[in-house]
Amino acid sequence: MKGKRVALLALFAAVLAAVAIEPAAAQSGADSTTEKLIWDLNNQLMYIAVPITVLVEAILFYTVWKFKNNESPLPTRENRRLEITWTVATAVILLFVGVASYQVLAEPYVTATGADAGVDTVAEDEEILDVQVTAQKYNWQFNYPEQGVTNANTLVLPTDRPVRLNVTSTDWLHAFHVPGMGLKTDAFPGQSNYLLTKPTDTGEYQLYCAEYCGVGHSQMLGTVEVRSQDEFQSWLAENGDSGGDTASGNETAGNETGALSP
Ligand SMILES: [Cu+2]
Repeated sequence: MKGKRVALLALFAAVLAAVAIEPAAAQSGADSTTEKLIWDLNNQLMYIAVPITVLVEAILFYTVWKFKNNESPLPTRENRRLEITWTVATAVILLFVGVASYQVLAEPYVTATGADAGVDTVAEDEEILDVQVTAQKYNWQFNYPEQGVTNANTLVLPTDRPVRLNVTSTDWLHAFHVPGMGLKTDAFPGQSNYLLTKPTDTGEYQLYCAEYCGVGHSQMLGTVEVRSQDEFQSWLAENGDSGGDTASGNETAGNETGALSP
C-alpha cells in the first residue's frame, strides 16, 4: 500500500514539474528558425528528463526513509518482471530521444550539408540569400556575391528570408558562433561549411569566434544585424555596387563591436 502511495506521490510531483516547465516551453521567442528547432527539441527532452529525475529522487528518498532503522536490509535477488520493465522502459525512452534528436539534426536549418542546402526546404516563393563568410586573424568579412556588397565585422541580414552562409577561413581555424540565433560552425581554410537559417526577429546579435585562434581570439567579435526586408534593401542600395571589391567595405576592421554586451 505504501509503495502505491509513493508511486502516486511521484506521479503527482512529475505532473507538477511538467506544469512548472511549461512557461519555459511557451516562451518560444526564437530569433531564427534554427534556434526554434533547437529549443523545441530541448523542451521536448525536458518533458522526459524532469519526470524521470523527480521519480528517481522520490524513490531514493523513500528508500532512505523506509530502511533507516534496518540494520541488515536484504537486496532483491531476482525479479524478472522488474528487470524486463526497466529494460523496456529505458529502451523506449532512448528510442524517443534518438528519434526526436535525429529529426531535428536532419533539418537543413540545423545541419546544412552543402552549397545547395535549403533548395528542397524553402518555399517556392522564397529566395535564398547567399553570404560568403570569411574568417581571418582576427576579423570577419561578409561578402554578398549576388549583390556585390562586402562588409567587415557586421553581418546585415533581412528578417523572414532564408539565408545561406558559406563559412571559410583564409589562414587558420576559427569558428562562426552566434548563440542568440542558434548558429555555429567551424571555419577551415580551403573548406566550405554551410549554415542555413531564417532570421525571424529584428535585432542585434553578438558574433563570436569560438575556436581559439591566437592572441587576438578574444577580440575576434562581430555583430549580426537583422533588419526588416525594406531596411535591408536600402542598406544594400547604400553599400551596393562596390563591384564586389575587397575587404574594407564601409567599416574598417576593428574592435568597435567589442563593446556590445554578449
Ligand atoms: Cu578565434
